[in-house]
Amino acid sequence: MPVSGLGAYDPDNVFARILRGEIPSRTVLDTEHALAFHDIAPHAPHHVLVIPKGAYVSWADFAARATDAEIAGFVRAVGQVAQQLGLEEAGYRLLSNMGAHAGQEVPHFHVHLFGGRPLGPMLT
Ligand code: D5M
Repeated sequence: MPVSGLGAYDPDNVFARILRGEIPSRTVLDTEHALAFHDIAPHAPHHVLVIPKGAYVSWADFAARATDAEIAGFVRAVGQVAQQLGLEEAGYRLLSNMGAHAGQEVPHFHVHLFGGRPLGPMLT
């Protein structure tokens, strides 16, 4: 039972369809446990989404149910994306919307990676 309050995993959500190759995406990184691709509506010069390959609704669901190997693979993939985009020195921002109050639109766990310009203060 997912713990995010978003309900059961919908296998037809847009990111599941990207993982199955049914919808095109601009891939940045493809590993055993994660896929990274450019956000369709970027908010920064670099705006990449990193998703696990498993069926997890949200951060909470991923944290509760993913294996240690999946979690490690996912976290390392996020770091690899930042390195690949040359963002490590200047810095970048990671964000994950979790559930209704955060405005999570796509019910497949994802982390946004923003970079390429000074990002300003964190907004709540
Ligand atoms: O963010 C969901 C994000 O997913 C939002 O920034 C747009 C992006 N999105 C939606 N559809 C696509 C496709 N097809 N390709 C790439 N990016 C996409 P959330 O945190 O759920 O509000």
